[in-house]
Amino acid sequence: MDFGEDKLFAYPNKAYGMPMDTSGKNTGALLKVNVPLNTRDTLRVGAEYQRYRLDDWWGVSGTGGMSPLPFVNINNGQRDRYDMFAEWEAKWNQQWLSQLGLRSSTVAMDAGNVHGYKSNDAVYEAQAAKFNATNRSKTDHNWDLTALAKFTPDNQQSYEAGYAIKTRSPNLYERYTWSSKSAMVMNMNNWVGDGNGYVGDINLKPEVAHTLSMTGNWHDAAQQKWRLKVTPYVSRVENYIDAAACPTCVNTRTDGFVNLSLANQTARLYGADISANMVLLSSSAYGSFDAKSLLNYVNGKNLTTHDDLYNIMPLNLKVALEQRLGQWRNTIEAKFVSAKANVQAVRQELPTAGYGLLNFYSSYEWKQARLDIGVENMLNKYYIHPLGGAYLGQGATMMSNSMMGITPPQYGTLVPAMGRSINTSVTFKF
Ligand SMILES: [Cu+2]
Repeated sequence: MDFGEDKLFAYPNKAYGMPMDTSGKNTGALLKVNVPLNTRDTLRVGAEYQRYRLDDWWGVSGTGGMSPLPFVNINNGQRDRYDMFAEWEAKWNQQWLSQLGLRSSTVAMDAGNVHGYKSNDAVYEAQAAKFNATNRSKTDHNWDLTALAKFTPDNQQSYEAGYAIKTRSPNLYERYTWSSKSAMVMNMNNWVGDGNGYVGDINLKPEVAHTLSMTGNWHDAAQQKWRLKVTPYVSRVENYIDAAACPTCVNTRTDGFVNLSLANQTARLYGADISANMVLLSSSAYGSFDAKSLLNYVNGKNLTTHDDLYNIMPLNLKVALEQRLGQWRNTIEAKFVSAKANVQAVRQELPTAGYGLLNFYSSYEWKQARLDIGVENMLNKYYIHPLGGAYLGQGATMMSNSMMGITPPQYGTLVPAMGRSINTSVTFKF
Protein backbone atom coordinates (compact mmCIF):
# COMPACT_ATOMS: atom_id res chain seq x y z
CA MET A 1 0.00 0.00 0.00
CA ASP A 2 3.03 2.26 0.23
CA PHE A 3 4.18 2.65 -3.35
CA GLY A 4 7.06 4.55 -4.91
CA GLU A 5 6.85 8.24 -5.90
CA ASP A 6 5.09 7.57 -9.19
CA LYS A 7 2.10 5.91 -7.59
CA LEU A 8 2.12 7.35 -4.10
CA PHE A 9 -1.32 8.78 -3.61
CA ALA A 10 -1.89 12.00 -1.68
CA TYR A 11 -5.08 11.59 0.32
CA PRO A 12 -7.08 14.66 1.37
CA ASN A 13 -5.93 14.36 4.99
CA LYS A 14 -2.29 14.68 3.91
CA ALA A 15 -1.65 10.98 4.17
CA TYR A 16 0.96 10.03 1.61
CA GLY A 17 0.66 6.31 1.21
CA MET A 18 0.39 3.80 3.98
CA PRO A 19 3.55 2.59 5.71
CA MET A 20 3.50 -1.10 6.54
CA ASP A 21 6.42 -2.58 8.46
CA THR A 22 7.25 -6.17 9.09
CA SER A 23 10.14 -7.61 11.01
CA GLY A 24 10.60 -11.36 11.10
CA LYS A 25 13.28 -13.68 12.34
CA ASN A 26 13.64 -17.35 11.59
CA THR A 27 16.17 -19.61 13.27
CA GLY A 28 16.35 -23.35 13.30
CA ALA A 29 18.35 -26.50 13.52
CA LEU A 30 18.10 -29.90 11.94
CA LEU A 31 19.73 -33.09 13.11
CA LYS A 32 19.54 -36.25 11.03
CA VAL A 33 21.21 -39.57 11.72
CA ASN A 34 21.39 -42.57 9.42
CA VAL A 35 21.63 -45.86 11.30
CA PRO A 36 22.30 -48.88 9.04
CA LEU A 37 20.96 -51.70 11.25
CA ASN A 38 21.84 -54.61 8.98
CA THR A 39 21.92 -55.36 5.26
CA ARG A 40 18.14 -55.19 5.12
CA ASP A 41 17.17 -52.34 7.43
CA THR A 42 18.15 -48.71 7.63
CA LEU A 43 16.85 -46.39 10.30
CA ARG A 44 16.86 -42.61 9.92
CA VAL A 45 16.06 -40.58 12.99
CA GLY A 46 16.16 -36.89 13.56
CA ALA A 47 14.93 -33.78 15.25
CA GLU A 48 14.07 -30.37 13.91
CA TYR A 49 13.59 -27.06 15.66
CA GLN A 50 12.27 -23.88 14.11
CA ARG A 51 11.80 -20.59 15.88
CA TYR A 52 9.84 -17.83 14.17
CA ARG A 53 9.20 -14.33 15.48
CA LEU A 54 7.14 -11.72 13.66
CA ASP A 55 6.13 -8.13 14.27
CA ASP A 56 3.75 -6.42 11.89
CA TRP A 57 2.78 -2.76 12.38
CA TRP A 58 1.61 0.12 10.24
CA GLY A 59 3.04 3.54 11.01
CA VAL A 60 1.07 6.77 11.32
CA SER A 61 0.22 8.51 8.05
CA GLY A 62 -1.44 11.95 7.84
CA THR A 63 -3.83 13.28 10.45
CA GLY A 64 -6.96 11.32 9.63
CA GLY A 65 -7.94 7.70 10.15
CA MET A 66 -4.33 6.46 10.18
CA SER A 67 -3.28 8.49 13.22
CA PRO A 68 -2.28 9.19 15.94
CA LEU A 69 -1.03 5.68 16.90
CA PRO A 70 0.67 3.09 14.75
CA PHE A 71 -1.68 0.16 14.03
CA VAL A 72 -0.43 -3.02 15.72
CA ASN A 73 -1.34 -5.87 13.39
CA ILE A 74 0.73 -8.68 14.92
CA ASN A 75 2.61 -8.01 18.14
CA ASN A 76 5.47 -10.35 18.99
CA GLY A 77 4.00 -13.19 16.93
CA GLN A 78 5.55 -16.54 17.78
CA ARG A 79 5.43 -19.78 15.86
CA ASP A 80 7.85 -22.43 17.06
CA ARG A 81 8.06 -25.98 15.81
CA TYR A 82 9.56 -28.95 17.65
CA ASP A 83 9.77 -32.07 15.50
CA MET A 84 11.00 -35.61 16.02
CA PHE A 85 10.98 -38.10 13.21
CA ALA A 86 11.99 -41.64 12.39
CA GLU A 87 12.04 -43.49 9.10
CA TRP A 88 12.58 -47.19 8.63
CA GLU A 89 13.63 -48.42 5.21
CA ALA A 90 13.80 -52.14 4.51
CA LYS A 91 15.14 -53.84 1.40
CA TRP A 92 13.31 -57.18 1.64
CA ASN A 93 14.91 -58.55 -1.51
CA GLN A 94 15.97 -57.45 -4.99
CA GLN A 95 12.38 -56.62 -5.83
CA TRP A 96 10.76 -55.19 -2.73
CA LEU A 97 11.54 -52.11 -0.69
CA SER A 98 9.44 -50.52 2.03
CA GLN A 99 9.60 -47.21 3.87
CA LEU A 100 7.73 -46.25 6.99
CA GLY A 101 8.05 -42.79 8.47
CA LEU A 102 6.55 -41.09 11.50
CA ARG A 103 6.92 -37.47 12.55
CA SER A 104 5.71 -35.80 15.68
CA SER A 105 5.44 -32.06 15.24
CA THR A 106 4.52 -29.69 18.03
CA VAL A 107 3.67 -26.17 16.92
CA ALA A 108 3.49 -23.55 19.65
CA MET A 109 2.02 -20.19 18.70
CA ASP A 110 1.26 -16.96 20.50
CA ALA A 111 0.89 -13.22 19.95
CA GLY A 112 0.84 -10.17 22.21
CA ASN A 113 -1.70 -7.37 22.76
CA VAL A 114 -2.79 -5.16 19.88
CA HIS A 115 -4.45 -1.78 19.25
CA GLY A 116 -5.73 0.20 16.28
CA TYR A 117 -4.77 3.69 15.00
CA LYS A 118 -6.93 5.36 17.63
CA SER A 119 -7.47 4.69 21.28
CA ASN A 120 -10.84 6.48 21.29
CA ASP A 121 -12.41 4.63 18.36
CA ALA A 122 -15.23 2.36 19.57
CA VAL A 123 -14.77 -0.33 16.88
CA TYR A 124 -10.97 -0.55 17.25
CA GLU A 125 -11.37 -0.58 21.00
CA ALA A 126 -14.01 -3.34 21.02
CA GLN A 127 -12.13 -5.56 18.55
CA ALA A 128 -8.75 -5.07 20.24
CA ALA A 129 -10.26 -5.63 23.69
CA LYS A 130 -11.85 -8.88 22.54
CA PHE A 131 -8.60 -10.07 20.96
CA ASN A 132 -6.51 -9.03 23.97
CA ALA A 133 -8.87 -10.83 26.36
CA THR A 134 -8.75 -14.09 24.36
CA ASN A 135 -6.26 -16.80 25.22
CA ARG A 136 -4.04 -16.62 22.16
CA SER A 137 -1.53 -19.28 23.11
CA LYS A 138 -2.10 -22.30 20.87
CA THR A 139 -0.21 -25.57 20.81
CA ASP A 140 -0.89 -28.11 18.08
CA HIS A 141 0.34 -31.68 18.47
CA ASN A 142 0.55 -32.88 14.89
CA TRP A 143 1.39 -36.37 13.60
CA ASP A 144 2.65 -37.02 10.09
CA LEU A 145 3.02 -40.44 8.56
CA THR A 146 4.39 -41.89 5.34
CA ALA A 147 4.17 -45.48 4.16
CA LEU A 148 5.65 -46.52 0.85
CA ALA A 149 6.23 -49.80 -0.97
CA LYS A 150 8.39 -50.12 -4.06
CA PHE A 151 8.34 -53.11 -6.39
CA THR A 152 11.06 -53.59 -9.00
CA PRO A 153 10.20 -56.71 -11.05
CA ASP A 154 13.16 -56.24 -13.41
CA ASN A 155 15.67 -53.65 -14.58
CA GLN A 156 13.20 -51.96 -16.93
CA GLN A 157 10.36 -51.06 -14.60
CA SER A 158 9.48 -50.21 -11.03
CA TYR A 159 6.25 -49.33 -9.22
CA GLU A 160 5.62 -47.40 -6.03
CA ALA A 161 2.52 -46.99 -3.92
CA GLY A 162 2.37 -44.64 -0.99
CA TYR A 163 0.13 -43.16 1.66
CA ALA A 164 0.95 -40.00 3.55
CA ILE A 165 -0.57 -37.87 6.28
CA LYS A 166 0.75 -34.32 6.34
CA THR A 167 -0.36 -31.64 8.78
CA ARG A 168 -0.04 -27.87 8.52
CA SER A 169 -0.80 -25.56 11.42
CA PRO A 170 -2.21 -22.11 10.55
CA ASN A 171 0.34 -19.35 9.95
CA LEU A 172 0.52 -16.20 12.10
CA TYR A 173 -1.64 -14.12 9.73
CA GLU A 174 -4.29 -16.80 9.53
CA ARG A 175 -4.54 -17.01 13.31
CA TYR A 176 -3.75 -13.57 14.67
CA THR A 177 -4.92 -10.80 12.31
CA TRP A 178 -7.72 -9.32 14.33
CA SER A 179 -9.42 -6.25 12.89
CA SER A 180 -12.36 -6.14 10.50
CA LYS A 181 -13.08 -2.49 11.19
CA SER A 182 -12.68 -1.33 7.60
CA ALA A 183 -11.96 -2.61 4.11
CA MET A 184 -8.60 -0.74 4.27
CA VAL A 185 -7.49 -2.65 7.36
CA MET A 186 -8.69 -5.94 5.92
CA ASN A 187 -7.00 -5.28 2.56
CA MET A 188 -3.66 -4.95 4.34
CA ASN A 189 -3.94 -8.58 5.38
CA ASN A 190 -3.79 -10.29 2.04
CA TRP A 191 -1.15 -12.97 1.73
CA VAL A 192 -2.85 -14.66 -1.24
CA GLY A 193 -2.78 -11.94 -3.89
CA ASP A 194 -6.48 -11.94 -4.76
CA GLY A 195 -7.05 -8.29 -3.75
CA ASN A 196 -9.71 -9.12 -1.15
CA GLY A 197 -9.72 -8.16 2.53
CA TYR A 198 -9.11 -10.75 5.28
CA VAL A 199 -9.38 -11.20 9.00
CA GLY A 200 -7.83 -14.13 10.88
CA ASP A 201 -9.28 -16.59 13.37
CA ILE A 202 -7.47 -17.70 16.54
CA ASN A 203 -9.47 -20.94 16.69
CA LEU A 204 -8.47 -22.31 13.28
CA LYS A 205 -7.37 -25.94 13.51
CA PRO A 206 -4.39 -27.45 11.65
CA GLU A 207 -5.20 -28.88 8.24
CA VAL A 208 -4.51 -32.57 7.71
CA ALA A 209 -3.93 -33.99 4.21
CA HIS A 210 -4.31 -37.70 3.50
CA THR A 211 -2.62 -38.53 0.20
CA LEU A 212 -2.57 -41.72 -1.83
CA SER A 213 -0.10 -41.81 -4.70
CA MET A 214 1.33 -44.29 -7.16
CA THR A 215 4.31 -44.15 -9.47
CA GLY A 216 5.05 -46.23 -12.53
CA ASN A 217 8.61 -45.99 -13.80
CA TRP A 218 9.60 -47.53 -17.14
CA HIS A 219 13.02 -47.26 -18.78
CA ASP A 220 15.61 -49.12 -20.83
CA ALA A 221 17.79 -51.60 -18.97
CA ALA A 222 20.83 -49.32 -18.75
CA GLN A 223 18.66 -46.30 -17.85
CA GLN A 224 20.34 -44.22 -20.53
CA LYS A 225 18.08 -44.16 -23.58
CA TRP A 226 14.56 -43.44 -22.41
CA ARG A 227 12.40 -43.09 -19.33
CA LEU A 228 8.71 -42.67 -18.62
CA LYS A 229 7.43 -41.83 -15.17
CA VAL A 230 3.75 -41.49 -14.26
CA THR A 231 2.58 -40.39 -10.80
CA PRO A 232 -1.16 -40.06 -10.20
CA TYR A 233 -2.33 -38.97 -6.74
CA VAL A 234 -5.43 -38.15 -4.77
CA SER A 235 -5.60 -36.18 -1.57
CA ARG A 236 -8.29 -35.41 0.98
CA VAL A 237 -7.63 -32.49 3.32
CA GLU A 238 -9.50 -32.38 6.61
CA ASN A 239 -9.85 -28.92 8.16
CA TYR A 240 -8.53 -27.30 4.98
CA ILE A 241 -8.12 -23.57 5.69
CA ASP A 242 -10.12 -21.77 3.05
CA ALA A 243 -11.64 -18.32 2.58
CA ALA A 244 -15.20 -17.96 3.81
CA ALA A 245 -17.85 -15.28 3.46
CA CYS A 246 -17.81 -12.86 6.39
CA PRO A 247 -21.29 -11.55 7.24
CA THR A 248 -19.97 -9.58 10.23
CA CYS A 249 -17.28 -7.79 8.19
CA VAL A 250 -17.66 -4.41 6.51
CA ASN A 251 -19.43 -5.22 3.27
CA THR A 252 -20.02 -1.80 1.77
CA ARG A 253 -17.09 -1.67 -0.60
CA THR A 254 -17.84 -0.67 -4.20
CA ASP A 255 -14.52 -1.58 -5.84
CA GLY A 256 -15.74 -5.09 -6.66
CA PHE A 257 -13.54 -6.89 -4.13
CA VAL A 258 -14.92 -8.61 -1.01
CA ASN A 259 -14.02 -8.89 2.67
CA LEU A 260 -13.54 -12.46 3.86
CA SER A 261 -12.71 -14.55 6.90
CA LEU A 262 -11.25 -18.06 7.13
CA ALA A 263 -12.77 -21.42 8.00
CA ASN A 264 -11.76 -25.07 8.40
CA GLN A 265 -13.43 -27.01 5.60
CA THR A 266 -12.85 -30.25 3.68
CA ALA A 267 -10.96 -30.29 0.39
CA ARG A 268 -10.09 -32.86 -2.21
CA LEU A 269 -7.28 -32.72 -4.76
CA TYR A 270 -6.26 -35.14 -7.44
CA GLY A 271 -3.79 -34.94 -10.27
CA ALA A 272 -0.87 -36.48 -12.06
CA ASP A 273 2.73 -35.71 -12.96
CA ILE A 274 4.04 -37.39 -16.08
CA SER A 275 7.60 -37.06 -17.30
CA ALA A 276 9.31 -38.64 -20.30
CA ASN A 277 12.92 -38.39 -21.50
CA MET A 278 14.44 -39.82 -24.63
CA VAL A 279 17.80 -39.75 -26.36
CA LEU A 280 17.23 -38.70 -29.97
CA LEU A 281 20.83 -38.79 -31.17
CA SER A 282 23.58 -40.03 -28.90
CA SER A 283 26.60 -38.76 -30.81
CA SER A 284 26.95 -36.66 -33.89
CA ALA A 285 29.13 -33.84 -35.17
CA TYR A 286 26.72 -31.52 -33.35
CA GLY A 287 26.80 -33.43 -30.10
CA SER A 288 24.03 -35.45 -28.47
CA PHE A 289 20.36 -34.55 -28.50
CA ASP A 290 17.78 -35.37 -25.82
CA ALA A 291 14.05 -34.75 -25.72
CA LYS A 292 12.46 -34.08 -22.33
CA SER A 293 8.86 -33.49 -21.42
CA LEU A 294 6.86 -32.88 -18.27
CA LEU A 295 3.10 -32.74 -17.87
CA ASN A 296 1.28 -31.58 -14.69
CA TYR A 297 -2.38 -31.72 -13.92
CA VAL A 298 -4.18 -30.97 -10.68
CA ASN A 299 -7.83 -30.50 -9.78
CA GLY A 300 -8.95 -29.12 -6.42
CA LYS A 301 -12.40 -28.96 -4.90
CA ASN A 302 -13.75 -27.71 -1.59
CA LEU A 303 -16.13 -30.49 -0.54
CA THR A 304 -17.85 -28.35 2.09
CA THR A 305 -18.88 -25.56 -0.27
CA HIS A 306 -18.52 -27.38 -3.63
CA ASP A 307 -16.39 -24.45 -4.75
CA ASP A 308 -13.18 -24.90 -6.75
CA LEU A 309 -9.94 -24.37 -4.82
CA TYR A 310 -8.05 -21.11 -5.27
CA ASN A 311 -4.86 -20.70 -7.31
CA ILE A 312 -4.76 -24.14 -8.90
CA MET A 313 -2.32 -24.35 -11.80
CA PRO A 314 -4.15 -25.49 -14.95
CA LEU A 315 -2.93 -28.36 -17.13
CA ASN A 316 0.56 -27.54 -18.37
CA LEU A 317 3.19 -29.18 -20.54
CA LYS A 318 6.90 -28.51 -20.95
CA VAL A 319 8.77 -29.95 -23.95
CA ALA A 320 12.50 -29.40 -24.27
CA LEU A 321 15.22 -30.29 -26.70
CA GLU A 322 18.66 -30.44 -25.14
CA GLN A 323 21.97 -30.44 -26.98
CA ARG A 324 25.26 -31.40 -25.36
CA LEU A 325 28.47 -30.67 -27.19
CA GLY A 326 31.63 -30.92 -25.14
CA GLN A 327 31.26 -28.39 -22.33
CA TRP A 328 28.28 -26.72 -23.95
CA ARG A 329 24.70 -27.47 -23.08
CA ASN A 330 21.86 -25.77 -24.94
CA THR A 331 18.18 -26.20 -24.24
CA ILE A 332 15.25 -24.91 -26.19
CA GLU A 333 12.03 -25.27 -24.25
CA ALA A 334 8.40 -24.80 -25.18
CA LYS A 335 5.85 -24.35 -22.41
CA PHE A 336 2.13 -24.73 -22.93
CA VAL A 337 -0.41 -23.77 -20.28
CA SER A 338 -4.10 -24.29 -20.79
CA ALA A 339 -6.81 -21.84 -19.80
CA LYS A 340 -7.78 -21.63 -16.13
CA ALA A 341 -11.53 -22.22 -16.10
CA ASN A 342 -11.92 -23.72 -12.61
CA VAL A 343 -11.92 -20.65 -10.38
CA GLN A 344 -12.93 -20.07 -6.79
CA ALA A 345 -16.25 -18.25 -6.43
CA VAL A 346 -15.81 -17.09 -2.80
CA ARG A 347 -12.62 -15.16 -3.68
CA GLN A 348 -14.05 -14.07 -7.05
CA GLU A 349 -11.02 -15.55 -8.76
CA LEU A 350 -10.75 -14.58 -12.43
CA PRO A 351 -10.23 -17.12 -15.23
CA THR A 352 -7.11 -16.82 -17.40
CA ALA A 353 -6.46 -17.69 -21.05
CA GLY A 354 -4.12 -20.43 -22.24
CA TYR A 355 -0.71 -19.54 -23.69
CA GLY A 356 2.53 -20.90 -25.06
CA LEU A 357 6.07 -19.69 -24.36
CA LEU A 358 9.49 -20.30 -25.79
CA ASN A 359 12.58 -20.31 -23.55
CA PHE A 360 16.25 -20.83 -24.32
CA TYR A 361 18.97 -21.84 -21.85
CA SER A 362 22.66 -22.23 -22.49
CA SER A 363 25.55 -23.12 -20.23
CA TYR A 364 29.26 -23.64 -20.57
CA GLU A 365 31.28 -25.44 -17.97
CA TRP A 366 34.97 -25.06 -17.18
CA LYS A 367 36.83 -27.00 -14.56
CA GLN A 368 36.07 -24.52 -11.80
CA ALA A 369 33.41 -22.27 -13.27
CA ARG A 370 30.13 -22.41 -15.07
CA LEU A 371 28.36 -19.73 -17.09
CA ASP A 372 24.59 -19.83 -17.48
CA ILE A 373 22.54 -17.71 -19.85
CA GLY A 374 18.79 -17.92 -20.23
CA VAL A 375 16.31 -16.08 -22.42
CA GLU A 376 12.78 -16.56 -21.16
CA ASN A 377 9.66 -15.63 -23.11
CA MET A 378 11.84 -15.27 -26.26
CA LEU A 379 8.94 -14.07 -28.40
CA ASN A 380 8.05 -11.39 -25.85
CA LYS A 381 4.51 -12.67 -25.67
CA TYR A 382 1.90 -10.90 -23.56
CA TYR A 383 0.25 -13.37 -21.21
CA ILE A 384 -1.32 -13.67 -17.78
CA HIS A 385 0.20 -16.20 -15.39
CA PRO A 386 -2.66 -18.25 -13.87
CA LEU A 387 -1.22 -17.79 -10.37
CA GLY A 388 -0.30 -14.11 -10.81
CA GLY A 389 -3.16 -12.66 -8.76
CA ALA A 390 -5.08 -9.39 -8.99
CA TYR A 391 -3.63 -6.09 -10.21
CA LEU A 392 -3.85 -3.39 -7.52
CA GLY A 393 -1.16 -0.92 -8.53
CA GLN A 394 -3.26 1.95 -9.83
CA GLY A 395 -5.28 4.62 -8.03
CA ALA A 396 -6.00 5.17 -4.36
CA THR A 397 -4.65 1.82 -3.33
CA MET A 398 -6.00 1.65 0.20
CA MET A 399 -9.54 2.71 -0.56
CA SER A 400 -12.49 0.55 -1.43
CA ASN A 401 -15.08 3.17 -2.35
CA SER A 402 -14.84 6.10 -4.74
CA MET A 403 -15.07 9.38 -2.90
CA MET A 404 -14.16 12.98 -3.60
CA GLY A 405 -13.27 12.04 -7.15
CA ILE A 406 -10.71 9.43 -6.04
CA THR A 407 -11.02 5.97 -7.53
CA PRO A 408 -9.63 2.85 -5.86
CA PRO A 409 -8.15 -0.09 -7.84
CA GLN A 410 -11.06 -1.90 -9.46
CA TYR A 411 -11.73 -5.60 -9.40
CA GLY A 412 -11.28 -7.35 -12.75
CA THR A 413 -7.68 -6.73 -13.84
CA LEU A 414 -4.98 -9.39 -13.71
CA VAL A 415 -1.23 -8.94 -13.48
CA PRO A 416 0.56 -9.27 -16.84
CA ALA A 417 3.46 -11.73 -16.68
CA MET A 418 7.05 -10.89 -17.52
CA GLY A 419 8.03 -10.06 -21.08
CA ARG A 420 11.25 -11.25 -22.67
CA SER A 421 13.91 -11.50 -19.99
CA ILE A 422 17.56 -12.38 -20.11
CA ASN A 423 19.15 -13.96 -17.06
CA THR A 424 22.76 -14.87 -16.49
CA SER A 425 24.84 -16.29 -13.70
CA VAL A 426 28.40 -17.43 -13.08
CA THR A 427 29.20 -20.20 -10.60
CA PHE A 428 32.64 -20.84 -9.16
CA LYS A 429 33.70 -24.03 -7.45
CA PHE A 430 36.61 -24.15 -5.01
CU1 LIG B 1 -4.33 3.12 4.94
